[in-house]
This record gives sequence, C-alpha cells and structure tokens, in this order.
Amino acid sequence: MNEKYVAPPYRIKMVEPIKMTTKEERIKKLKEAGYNPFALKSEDVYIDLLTDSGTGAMSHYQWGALMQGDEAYAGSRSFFRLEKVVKEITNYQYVIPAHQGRGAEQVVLPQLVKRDGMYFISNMHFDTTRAHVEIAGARALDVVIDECFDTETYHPFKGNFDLEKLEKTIKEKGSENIAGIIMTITNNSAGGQPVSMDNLRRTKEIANKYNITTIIDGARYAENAFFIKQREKGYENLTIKEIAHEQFSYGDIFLMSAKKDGLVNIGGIIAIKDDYELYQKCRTFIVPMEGFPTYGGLAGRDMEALAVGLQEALDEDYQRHRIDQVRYLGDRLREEGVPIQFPTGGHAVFVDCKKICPHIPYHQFPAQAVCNDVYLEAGIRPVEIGSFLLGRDPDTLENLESPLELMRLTIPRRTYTYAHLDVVAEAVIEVYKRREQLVGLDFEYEPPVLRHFTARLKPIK
Ligand code: P70
Repeated sequence: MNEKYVAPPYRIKMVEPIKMTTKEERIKKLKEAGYNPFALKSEDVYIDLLTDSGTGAMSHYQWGALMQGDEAYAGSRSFFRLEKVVKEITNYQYVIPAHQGRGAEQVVLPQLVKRDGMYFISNMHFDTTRAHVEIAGARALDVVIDECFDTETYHPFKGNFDLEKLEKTIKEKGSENIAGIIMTITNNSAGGQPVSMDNLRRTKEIANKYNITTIIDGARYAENAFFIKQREKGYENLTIKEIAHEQFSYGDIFLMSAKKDGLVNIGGIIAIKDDYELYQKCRTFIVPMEGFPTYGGLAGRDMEALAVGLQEALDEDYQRHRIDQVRYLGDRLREEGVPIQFPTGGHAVFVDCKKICPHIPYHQFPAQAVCNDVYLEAGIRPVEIGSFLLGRDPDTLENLESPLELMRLTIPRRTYTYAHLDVVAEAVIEVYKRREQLVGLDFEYEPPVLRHFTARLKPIK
C-alpha cells in the first residue's frame, strides 16, 4: 500500500491565512461551543476537516466562469450551460438545479412517497437523506454488506449493497411499499467507500424485477467512478466519464449535493432519466421550495462555476491526487496503530473510535469525545459520524446505536497540503496515546431533528 503519493496537479495562486490558537484558548472555545465543534467559529480552527462539502478551492477557470453568470430570474443562459453539462455526464433528459443536496432531496423524495407505510432502501442513507425520507412520511432501511462494519479487513467495495438482504427486504415489506432504492455513491457514512459497477448493475436488475425506482445519491459519483477504474476488472482503460455514464445508466433519478464532486461552494442537482410526469411534478414543487426551475436557489454565477467544476472533477490527474491525499493520511495513522476504516475511501479518513474508547458507551458518544480532543490537541476540527449523528428512532424516540462510531477527518478538495496532513496525523496519534483518559458526553440541549448540527453537550465527570 506504500506506493508513492502524487503531488498536486495544480499550483497555488491565491492563499487564505490560517492561524494556530493556544491550548488555553481552545479549552475555552470548546466549552463555549457546548462541546460541539459545529458551534466553533472557523477563525478558531487551524485545519478544518469538518466536511468536504463546499469547502474546496475553485480553479481559475471556475472563477473566470463566475463573471459570465446570467442572473435572469427565468431562462438564464447559465442554466442552459449547466443543463448541457449535466445531460452530457448523465445521459438523463431532465435537469433542475437546487441550492444544495438537501434542497434536491426535499423536492424529489416526497413525490415518490405515494401513501403511508412506505420505505426507501439504500446501501446506507446519509443523514440528511434519512431526514427527508422521514419528513416525507416514509422510513429508511440500510442493506449494506457486512464487510462494511469490519473496519480492519480490506474489501475493495465496502459500500456495496448486500443483494440478498435487499431482495429479502423488498419481499418482507412488499414491493408496492418500496418508494425507491437509493444508491449512495460513494457510501459516505461508512467511510466514503465505493460501490462496484457489478453491484450497481445487479441492484438495478433487482429494482427492475420488482418495478422499483432507483435513485443515485451521487454527491461523490466521480470519486466512485475513479475507484471503479482503480479496482474493478474491465474498467482500467475507460475514462472516468465513461465509467460515470455506466453508473448513471443504473439510476432513474440523480440527486447531487454539488458541493462535493461539483467542486463548488454551493449547489445541487436534480436529474431525471426519462420520467416526464415526475419531472413535471418536481418542476412545479421546486418553485415554492427552492425557486424557479431555471435557477433552483442558485445565482447564475453559481451555475456557471458548477458547469465547469463538474467537468474538472472527471479529470483523472485531479482524482488521483485527491484520493492519494486521503490514502496518505490513512497510511500515516495506520503506521502508528490508530484503527481506521480500511481501505481509506474517497473524501475522508474515518477513525474507528469504538476501538479507541471501548470504555465510553454509544449513548455517551465516543467518537465525539475523540473529535473534541483532537481539536484541543491542535485546533483541528473533525466531525462525528456515529450515534450522536444517527439520532433517535422516530417511533420509539430511543437513542439509536450506530454500528460504527467514527471520527471523520474530511479532506476539502484542492485546499490543504501533505504538510497539513502531517500535522493532523501527529495530533490524532497524540490523542490516541492518551485515549484512556477521554470521557463521554451528555446533552445540555438536544434539538428534535438533525441534532448533531446544533446540540450542546457536556462532559460526564
Ligand atoms: C458531508 C455533507 C451531504 C450529503 C451527502 C450525501 C451522500 C446528500 C448530502 C446532503 C453534510 C455534512 C455533514 C457533516 C458536516 C457538514 C456537512 N454531506 N447526500 O459533509 O447534501 O449538504 O448539500 O445538503 O454526503 O458529508 P447537502
């Protein structure tokens, strides 16, 4: 695994100063933030690994494109430019922009829920997707392969659907009660893990057999395509764009948080393969939610930057460096014995905090405890992906236990250097050494939905 890590295929043309705080300052800031790094001011963060969503650097081509935005309320030229690019990448007929991923979700998912008692099945729902499934009155079921939960053992496609579980779930719940099958590529919640082409194809075959709509939740679809090129036989010599085409052929609907592989700071996409009736419903419904269908909550300039970013993310040199950066950080941690989801995925290194803090039970959020300590150590802001994020059962209101308690060190695109990643690795290794001293957390304030964004916590003495 120790092949060379490629240098960036770009040079730096503009910089944004960042500064280190003192440990005393960080202790105070974290307390004020209710032990929830979401409430920190970004100024008080040295290296921000909260998310790769909208936090990357745009290219000079994108900055140039911004100047060409057509800000017309209706029929903007920038919309048609974006539409053309999305159609070219997906081969889908209908395109509607949205302000970001959850904007796309709130418009499309309710259209698929025809009555009470319906389900969406996914390899793994991302949290906002799950929230919108539930707001639409349906329930979210995950059927990812078991290997996904075994963080130590190599598997090239830990994001894969367990096809037996998928079919069993459809039969159990009744195919007429399945509102859709959501293919999350890459599988964010379990490590940015890719889904193989073979698995997407078979999932689509099952969907066809039971006449179920397939939805690609493709925030990181280009990273997924790159992994297929690297790891799946028969795809070595295809371009990422060609691989993406085949991926999209197994979906009926594409929902995208374009803040990831769109390489923009804000943006979302709804694309529909050929269902005109569904397209009309979404076009109607988007007006009160996001805006007129030729802007969907975006400025004309945002659509210009997105049209360019979507194409840049399909560049192989770009993807190789992107994935190498993540692998580099993962390798450095593994060398020191820090348990991580292995192999590393597309956008982040996921540290297995159940293994680091077996003394902290899931309802005291072990991964959150580790995240907070990494902030205290070096001003680095990771994010918890575990039981804190998972929330409560919508029916019983019990705290749900996540199968994995992860600290996500999310790498923004084209933003940090390998030297920054060394600082991150050293901080995490320090925290790992003192892991037995970490304590669990309890709520001071718990909001009713997507609690991890705005909750306040306190350490359990
Ligand atoms: C992330 C962000 C967003 C997302 C996603 C997938 C597979 C839909 C969406 C929603 C969210 C986040 C999490 C923690 C901290 C900050 C932000 N993922 N589907 O970082 O898209 O955010 O644009 O509404 O990953 O993973 P959007």
